[in-house]
Amino acid sequence: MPTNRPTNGPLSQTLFGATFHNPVLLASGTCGFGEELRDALDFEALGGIVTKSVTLEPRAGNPAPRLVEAGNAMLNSVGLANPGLARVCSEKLPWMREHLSGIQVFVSVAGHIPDEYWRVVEGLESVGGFLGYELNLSCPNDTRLGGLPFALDPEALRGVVEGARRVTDRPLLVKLAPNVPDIGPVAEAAEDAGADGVTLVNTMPGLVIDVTSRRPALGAGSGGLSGPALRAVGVLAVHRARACTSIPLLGVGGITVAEDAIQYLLAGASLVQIGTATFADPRTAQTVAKGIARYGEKMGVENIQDLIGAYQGTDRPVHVSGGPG
Ligand code: RRO
Repeated sequence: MPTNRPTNGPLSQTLFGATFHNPVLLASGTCGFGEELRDALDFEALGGIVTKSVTLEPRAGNPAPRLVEAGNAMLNSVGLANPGLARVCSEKLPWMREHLSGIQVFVSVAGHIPDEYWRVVEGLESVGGFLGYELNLSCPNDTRLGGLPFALDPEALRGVVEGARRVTDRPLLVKLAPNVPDIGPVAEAAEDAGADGVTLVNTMPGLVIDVTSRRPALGAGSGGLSGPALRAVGVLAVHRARACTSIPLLGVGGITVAEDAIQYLLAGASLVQIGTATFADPRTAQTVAKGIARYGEKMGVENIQDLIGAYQGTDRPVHVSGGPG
């Protein structure tokens, strides 16, 4: 079969003991389990994918509408719709093993309580056929039983990650939320607890009101904001996390063109994920990967490591003392 995959090119890197042919992955929640997009794009042209989050039991998801426009952004409340652990093991993993063996697959995992995360990891572990996990601790639409998402509470996050670390040796990513005062210490807590990488960021809580009905535009009420409006938030989150952690970071939020992805790489992300833009054009991730390669050629980049974390600047506001008044 013909493939667009560059082997050992300047964008290739080894992370988590695996080869990523380029740094571009599809983000969780925007590509199902791969099969949904099989006719729409060339998976071999990507670094990998992250599946929809898997829960212990199937979830039907939230009432429609689940997606609405929100200015230069999108608001969603899908409500973690997924077939549940048993069907993922019997139907989705075999398909992925057969069709996505040339790229890296992370299975996203979610739950209401820590034990659910651990049981899902244990269940998936017994089947295999993928590289590792992305623990989704930051879904704004389906929170921890009786509390905020785990990613808003570093101690709670630590508990989930430590427990998952005990049941798998596979690479463990932790996906964080943007709506925290300082994401650096949260990323640090994930690393301390045993994470191999941190994904930044999930969607930002938001609300769109239909002014005719005076009711929420989404069936479920509030939702998670994504798309171009989230990009600067995600880039800063990566930059702040880079200063506090030594493990690889995965940048996600508002990437539509190669330059967006390059911002994340410069801020310190080793890999990037494309989410919302895939809904408008399923081939966005391929186009972004090609665009990064072109940028590299133009700028004389021989190795992607020369880009990662190469941002020159500070994010802290400069305090000027003694102004007027
Ligand atoms: O399914 C969702 O509603 C959802 C999830 Br799990 C998530 O992590 N982030 C998001 O914006 N929506």
